[in-house]
Amino acid sequence: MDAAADALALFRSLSPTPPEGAWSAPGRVNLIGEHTDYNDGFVLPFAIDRRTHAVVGRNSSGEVRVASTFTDAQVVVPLDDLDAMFPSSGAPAVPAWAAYPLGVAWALRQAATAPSIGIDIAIASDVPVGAGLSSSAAIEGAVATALNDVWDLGLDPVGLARVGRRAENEAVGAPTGIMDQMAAMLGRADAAIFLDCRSLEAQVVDLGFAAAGLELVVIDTRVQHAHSTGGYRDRRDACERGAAALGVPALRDVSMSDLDRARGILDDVTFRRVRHIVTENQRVLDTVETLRTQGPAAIGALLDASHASMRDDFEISVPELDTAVESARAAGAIGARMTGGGFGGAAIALTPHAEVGTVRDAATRAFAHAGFAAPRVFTVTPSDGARRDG
Ligand code: GAF
Repeated sequence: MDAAADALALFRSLSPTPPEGAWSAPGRVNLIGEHTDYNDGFVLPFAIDRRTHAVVGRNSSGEVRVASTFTDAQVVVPLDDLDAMFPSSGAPAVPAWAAYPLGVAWALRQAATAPSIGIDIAIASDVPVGAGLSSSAAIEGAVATALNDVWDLGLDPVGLARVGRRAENEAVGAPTGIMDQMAAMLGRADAAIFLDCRSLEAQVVDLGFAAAGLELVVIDTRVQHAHSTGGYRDRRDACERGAAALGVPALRDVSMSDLDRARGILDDVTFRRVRHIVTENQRVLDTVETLRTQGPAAIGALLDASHASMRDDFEISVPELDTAVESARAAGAIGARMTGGGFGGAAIALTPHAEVGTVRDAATRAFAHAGFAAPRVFTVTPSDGARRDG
């Protein structure tokens, strides 16, 4: 599958005029730092070599017309109607996928003075949807980068990440943090982005997987999840309750040594939610330090500890994710954890090159033995963020 070619062919089938250009943005794997972003904490994601492509041109009808290879239907909205559509309360009045590009167009027009130039957008992607690899931030990053150029808005990558998050929060209705959009905008080949989610200061941290003979294996459980409903929002609420009870602006402000005091103040469930965030922030800092001083072969125990914390304290794992992690570890991965928001999606396993096939076979066998649908197992490479391709 060539998603770039698919996006161009789709554009040509819809528009008689040539496009202005082609843009793309990647999905992401979060190496470590889960649910810490909306707690003003630390995260360490990297962009992957799976991308969403947007081929974009102008039209003279004053409309945003979006089409994607996800579905046959084109969605057409007059530019002037975007303000009445968003922020949406409840389900958006357009097909679910279309709320992402239309929400980005709306949020860009809120963030900057945009000309009244109609836009045609054709989207194709090879980021797996619902796998916890942030296919949504990939759409947002590709479309935001494209419209920023075509409308000549002059926003920088962090400004475009903020626009993407606003679309996700207010147009799609998912109460997420900013990690995924920052990873999609700022990613670098062979590196992760160490992000302080309070200041939005980002540092590039070399990963060096290939040089260390390691591969990042993704085990997609194919258990679907949605962050606009259910558990994600519940965990976010618990974190806010914990911060309020402890008298701090955000859980970022709770240190490891504060945990004893927190245990005496919070109920058991809230305490465990808080403990996950506090210890996970520390694990991100430790992972960055370990990568810089010892290299990626030394971070396995931190990945394992992160998974245990999400399973036992934050309670966002599911049996399929635990099976993926345990089977990968037993088959030779040096560390493994679920990645993303949880309740489904994918696990990652940092694996010596020679053991990748063994890990794949072990996960597939373990899923069959447990009666789960077969997982999709593939490797990803740390890659560049959003860009203009042509
Ligand atoms: C999802 C969200 F979109 C992110 O903002 C982040 O909270 C993540 O879950 C959990 O770390 O990907």
